[in-house]
Amino acid sequence: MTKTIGLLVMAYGTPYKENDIEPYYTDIRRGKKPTEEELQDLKNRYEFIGGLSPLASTTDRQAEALTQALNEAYKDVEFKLYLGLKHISPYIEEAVEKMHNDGIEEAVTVVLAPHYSSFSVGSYDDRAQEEADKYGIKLTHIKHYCHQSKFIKYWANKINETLERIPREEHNQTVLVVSAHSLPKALLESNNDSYPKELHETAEILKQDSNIIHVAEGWQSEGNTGTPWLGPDVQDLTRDLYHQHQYKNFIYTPVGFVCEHLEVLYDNDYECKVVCDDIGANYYRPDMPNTDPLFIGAIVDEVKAHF
Ligand code: FEC
Repeated sequence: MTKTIGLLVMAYGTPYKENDIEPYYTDIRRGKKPTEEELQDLKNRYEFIGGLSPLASTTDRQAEALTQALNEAYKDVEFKLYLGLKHISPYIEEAVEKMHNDGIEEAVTVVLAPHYSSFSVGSYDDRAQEEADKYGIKLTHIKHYCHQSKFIKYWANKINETLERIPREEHNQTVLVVSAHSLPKALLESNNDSYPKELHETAEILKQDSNIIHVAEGWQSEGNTGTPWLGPDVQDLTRDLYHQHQYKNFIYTPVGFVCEHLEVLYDNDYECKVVCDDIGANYYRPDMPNTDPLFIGAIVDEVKAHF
């Protein structure tokens, strides 16, 4: 007999329509409304990438692909998908309540972010756990999958494919910028968080497993909190690398994200490209994992290791 297990897929969430931008931004700021100027700045960034972000539909497709892959991998278990978002409905709590209403007693949780930080993945897990405790639902949390061989293979393949577009004699003048979303430094330090170490390990393995010669680690998309965030920021890093080594080609792999969305389409494809154009270097940004079978397979392998 097959047993039904909840699969709680959690992701950041994005506005579905223009009117959602203000409440969404307010939620990101933990209930503090943005000023008119801050709101307009965010609206302009969405406008720049085509009005809204593709994140909502990609998250749905990723969640469906993962559910299907897990149901193929497990013979005596049926995974039932629940989507829970951090900053917009369906919120994580709503998803857990729905599981309870459907009679789910046990679930696996996955966050669509590959590296663990108690302030990113950990905060999704805590919200899910708190709600699940109300109903006695048992959760198995998948904390990260950045070390999974299929995840590394996905990015190593993309780096090698990008290098094929660059003349061989320029490979020694090409640098890979491996990045994730920045976080406030103080938060991470107070908690001895593994996040910076995990990004460093991803960068090291990619250097080992792909044909890239030069690798640099950076952080991106930092917020405006007036406190120091993890650095170097990818834009400053681009200028510094250029001044130190005169690289001709920059390949950006924002490995801390799993699909194209605002932070990739604006912060990499616009802001980093502006810097590359300014210094006269070529900008490359391989496709994000989205529903690639290697990426989905990496999560399946991590689930199999824990459940
Ligand atoms: O495409 C989209 O519409 C949404 C893209 C999006 C993703 C994303 C992922 C992460 N964030 C993380 C941390 C922070 C912290 C703050 C913060 C602020 C914003 C704002 C927008 C936004 N984030 Fe985000 N993030 C995305 C979008 N993020 C919009 C607000 C305006 C701005 O600063 O640009 C600062 C909060 C504060 O002010 O106190 C901190 C982390 C991730 C990666 C892990 C994850 O996906 O959960 C960490 C995608």
